[in-house]
Amino acid sequence: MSSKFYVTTPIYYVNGEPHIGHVYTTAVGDVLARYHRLKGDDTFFLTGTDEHATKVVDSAAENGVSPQEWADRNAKAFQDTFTRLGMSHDDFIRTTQDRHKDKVQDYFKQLLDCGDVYLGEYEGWYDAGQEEYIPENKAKEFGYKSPVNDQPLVRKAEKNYFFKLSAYGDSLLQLLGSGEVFDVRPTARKNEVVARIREGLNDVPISRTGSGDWGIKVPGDDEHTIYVWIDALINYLSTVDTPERRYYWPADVHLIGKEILWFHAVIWPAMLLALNKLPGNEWMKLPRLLYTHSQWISEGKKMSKTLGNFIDLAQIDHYVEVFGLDALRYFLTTNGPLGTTDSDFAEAKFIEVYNTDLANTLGNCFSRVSNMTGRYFDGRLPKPGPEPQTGIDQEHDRTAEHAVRDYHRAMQGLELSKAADAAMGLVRAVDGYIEATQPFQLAKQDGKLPEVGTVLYNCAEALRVASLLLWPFLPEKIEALWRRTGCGHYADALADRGKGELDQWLTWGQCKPGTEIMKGDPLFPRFQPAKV
Ligand code: ME8
Repeated sequence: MSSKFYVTTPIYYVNGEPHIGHVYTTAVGDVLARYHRLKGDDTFFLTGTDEHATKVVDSAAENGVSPQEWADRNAKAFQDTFTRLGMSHDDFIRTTQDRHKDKVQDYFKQLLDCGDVYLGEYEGWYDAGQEEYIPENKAKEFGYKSPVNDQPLVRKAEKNYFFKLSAYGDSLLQLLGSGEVFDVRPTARKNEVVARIREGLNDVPISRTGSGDWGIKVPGDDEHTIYVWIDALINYLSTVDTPERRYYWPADVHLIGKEILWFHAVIWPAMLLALNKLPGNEWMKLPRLLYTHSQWISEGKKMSKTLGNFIDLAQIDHYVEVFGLDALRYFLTTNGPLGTTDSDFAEAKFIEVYNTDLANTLGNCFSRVSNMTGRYFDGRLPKPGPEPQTGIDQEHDRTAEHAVRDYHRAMQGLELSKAADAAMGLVRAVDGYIEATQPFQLAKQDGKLPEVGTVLYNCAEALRVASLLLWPFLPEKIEALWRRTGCGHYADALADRGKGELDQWLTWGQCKPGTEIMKGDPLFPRFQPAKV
């Protein structure tokens, strides 16, 4: 059954160029978006840039250009990078675009109207790198330093508009308790949020004064700029607040990193609850799921420019050049920090995953099957005939069905590593079947060629099923494989964000005997370390 699916990534700061963390969350979003398109869901995948941060002003000044020029330059770097890396987002929102700014002012006006905003004064700690107000108890816990970049917190005293977050504690606890309307995962992250809400919620500043001209003005009060986090969170809604796109709201999944959990799990839903109170805003429901991942570290240590272990754009391009785009996507999305533990981006691990899964399992299995088809059947897929006698399970359709079931379950639970493994498991089963039936031995025996045909047909079918499941992870190589095996129509249907018919395509027995199987170059040549 198809339905709609709306997935977002955080919008990224444009004080610098994208790095592996940005590419990671966007790649996870891309795999989910492709999976849903493959199923035939009406999918909307959003990413973009968060541009009104003070650090953008500072880095622009350091580089001798205006904030807008600096934002333009880096936003372009993000757009170019995501395009180069094959990301299939449906839109790229920049918070300096009028379409966003107008909506932010409009919603802000509505927040002023809803009775949950008042003018007050903030005195306390501010984390300038994260653009975050830090309550006294947390500041103390952090040793008055930013938990993200270790810089000292700064003391702030400013006039602000405040949002009555304190009024929403009970509603949020209730919502998170049931998890039916709005949920936070993994559960450990949800528990953290719940514990902190239970400590009590303070009202939060939603505007700033004295932050200069960079930002969106509070409607009717030019002295105040809308707090960058409020401006940024709104992107998820502003982008789809058009007659054609409202249908996508609420977002099905907001993907975020753990350091921005509080804004997304508490402030964002509370804002939506406030907006939702106004007549005409009934459609502004809460996002269904906030999925919080952990962090990439590099070669065993937190990534940092000074340690020189930062996986920056040049490093990313290097990996793509040496291993191919799909290899990078596959490694990131199947070995990344989707759960509650950090993941290490280490070259040795990358090579191991590449060689084991992509070269030795998938690539090699396809070569075996296409080689034998070439040798015994002139490169044309044979008709299935009698099964050779072996001791192993030969209910191929059932083996495939199990893999498909495990795959869907994992994808629905955002367990990308398990989903890919369900597909790779099917490929390994093909290898096992070849080992058990020994088609190269059978081919030497009189009258056994029809059995060899059966083996190769079943192998091709199982590989076809596995390839469909792997497409969201490895779109480039899988499409190449399809074009070599008479399945180019899948690639045609999915081109340019098109939809698939996965359930129908997965039905066993669709490979047509007689189809030409082109061996071609190895899909994933085994990596020889001397190359790096
Ligand atoms: O926080 N490992 O932008 P940002 C994994 N503009 N993911 C990482 C990562 C790492 N080491 N480093 C960054 C902001 N990320 C705000 C967001 S949303 C309304 C506003 C990813 O440029 C991860 O998704 O600092 C993280 O949440 C995001 O980049 C932060 O990007």
